[in-house]
Amino acid sequence: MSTVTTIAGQLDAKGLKVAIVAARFNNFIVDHLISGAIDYLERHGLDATGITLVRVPGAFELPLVCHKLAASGQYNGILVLGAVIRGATPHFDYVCAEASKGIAQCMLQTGVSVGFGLLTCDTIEQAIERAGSKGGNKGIEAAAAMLETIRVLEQL
Ligand code: INI
Repeated sequence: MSTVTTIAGQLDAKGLKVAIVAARFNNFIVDHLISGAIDYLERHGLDATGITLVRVPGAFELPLVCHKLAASGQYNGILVLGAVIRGATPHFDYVCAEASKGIAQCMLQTGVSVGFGLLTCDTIEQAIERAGSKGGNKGIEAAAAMLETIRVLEQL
C-alpha cells in the first residue's frame, strides 16, 4: 500500500464559495436539510459570507438553477436540496427522474462539484426520518460529499 498514490479530499471548507439551491416545495422537510447543511459547512470552516442560498419552487426547477450557478464560475461547489414525496399519481416519477438526471448533467457539463441532497421518498415519514431524525440528515451528507469532491477535484 505504501507505493499507492492516493488522492483524497480533506473536509476543510475554509475560504470556499458555496451555493445552496433549495426547493420550497415540502419546505417543512427541506428547511431541516438546509439548516443541517449550513451547520455542517460552518463547523468545517466555511464563513457564512461564503454561502449563498437560492430558493426555487420545486425539485423540477433545481437542475436549471444549479446549472446557471455552476456555469457562473463563482462557486466552488453547489449543494442541491429538496424533497419529493410520492403522491397518488405518477407525477413523483417524472419529477425525480428529471431532477436527478438534470443535476447529474450539470455536474458533468460544468465540472463543478454538486452535492445531491434530494430526498425521494414514498412517505412523509421516510422524509422526516432523513431530515434530522433517525435516518440522519441527508442535507449534511450531501454537504460533506460536495466538500470532499471539491477538494478531490483541486488535486486532479
Ligand atoms: N416538487 C417537489 O420538490 N417535491 C414534490 O414532492 C413535488 N410533488 O410531489 O409534486 C414537487 N412538485 C413540483 C415540481 O417540482 C415543480 O415545481 C412544478 O411541477 C412546477 O414546475
